[in-house]
Amino acid sequence: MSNVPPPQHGHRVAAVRNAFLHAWKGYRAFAFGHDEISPVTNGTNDSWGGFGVTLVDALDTMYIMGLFHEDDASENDSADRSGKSNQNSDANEFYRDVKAHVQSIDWSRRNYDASFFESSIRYLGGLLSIHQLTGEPLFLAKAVELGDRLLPAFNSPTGIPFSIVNLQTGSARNPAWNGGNSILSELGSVQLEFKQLSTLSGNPNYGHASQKVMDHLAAMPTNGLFPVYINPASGAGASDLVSFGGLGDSFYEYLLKQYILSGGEDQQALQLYVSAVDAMKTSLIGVNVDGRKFLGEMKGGRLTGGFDHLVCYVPGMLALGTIFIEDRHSDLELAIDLLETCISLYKDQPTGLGPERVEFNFRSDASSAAAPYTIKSSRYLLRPETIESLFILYRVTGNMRYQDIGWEIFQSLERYCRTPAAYSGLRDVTSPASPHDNSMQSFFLAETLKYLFLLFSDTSVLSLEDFVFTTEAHPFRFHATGTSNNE
Ligand code: DMJ
Repeated sequence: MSNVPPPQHGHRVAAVRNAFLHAWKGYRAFAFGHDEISPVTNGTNDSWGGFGVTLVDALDTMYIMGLFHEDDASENDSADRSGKSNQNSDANEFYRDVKAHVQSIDWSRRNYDASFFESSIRYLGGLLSIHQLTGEPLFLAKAVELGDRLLPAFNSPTGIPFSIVNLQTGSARNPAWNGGNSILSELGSVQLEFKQLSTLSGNPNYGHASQKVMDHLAAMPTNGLFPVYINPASGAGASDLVSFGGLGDSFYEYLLKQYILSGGEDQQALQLYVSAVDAMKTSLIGVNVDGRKFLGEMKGGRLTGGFDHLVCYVPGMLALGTIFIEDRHSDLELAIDLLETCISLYKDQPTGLGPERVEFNFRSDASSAAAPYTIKSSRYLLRPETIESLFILYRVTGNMRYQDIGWEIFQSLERYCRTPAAYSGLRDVTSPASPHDNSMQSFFLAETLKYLFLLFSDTSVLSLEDFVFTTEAHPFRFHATGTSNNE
């Protein structure tokens, strides 16, 4: 169980750990085994099949925070990892609870149309990561069961996966609302999970299915950027929208991360990543009327100022790329500039939390009195992307200002999002009196609090040189073979 060095125990690390415990205790008290707690009404939400997505998604965060240990963990080991010598019995209780729940999951127990993408990144990624960290066979066994239930999503004429797969019957389809097309961020952001499942299970089928998608994409005629919809029957692009935000986002992240996970062997992924970033720099970067650099969207061949909170993962991606790929120094400059824009969107709001979507005003014909941006959605869903980039930029540059900004954001979370039971998203970041939205998505524990914890921890904890983080912040060790913690 000594796979990850113990975190530092500074007050910021302790505060984030306490925040996690607060949220977890609320979930355990009011919603254990359900997908989510409704953090204002103390109710439950089962939007993700009712398999306990909050629990599964949060397993590796618990592990990294030292909240549970293998049954045979010694008291000393517990003290080292948690910083509290009386934590051992509690810690084992955590571990017993979550293992018993995972053991009880039956993916096919009901006729459930699952989101292929969300099931892959939250459940499958979470199980693979905690298996690799702990070596516990149960987590891999459950991942294999789920992988087998998800595989039929790839059964299209081209191998491009459908968005929805029924975990009981195996029937797969796309919903009518997007014209029967598949979504780029979904079809292209499951490869880490499926390739890792093959590596850890020894069954190549999962990785092959996800690689077939990459082969198809690599053969498409593009300038490096891809339309957000692809038709799974014809294999052709089916949209004039190009975006690093919603519908596109993590596809680009996974180009780089497949290259990293392969230990530098996946040249196809590398070429696709480099082409995409080069094209992005040429065609999607703008400067708004008050001088902020932004990464916009291409709609019908025209740059727009649309900018989702989701885009704020890009600074981290670009910075990460510079430590694995030679001659990408200008990517780091762009990463720093884009992160400043994301930070500014937080600092501009009275709550200190960033909005879900803005539209930057940038055209030369914009009046000088134009506002720097228009808020299109003022919600804050407890999303991680800005904190994720702060973490990676801190690791890559060593600039401690990123830690200070993360601490300010954490204090805003405490002030505006904490409820008696857990944490809730906000309906309006522009108002200190914003109502809560009564939702705590599983990525708050899987990503937002994990990245905050890592931002304040020693840089040796889950080193970027050893682990690659999935789009749901699940750390996968590179060159994984079998249960690599035994390496
Ligand atoms: C998470 O599920 C993942 O980070 C995904 O890639 C995007 N959406 C959420 C977080 O915002």
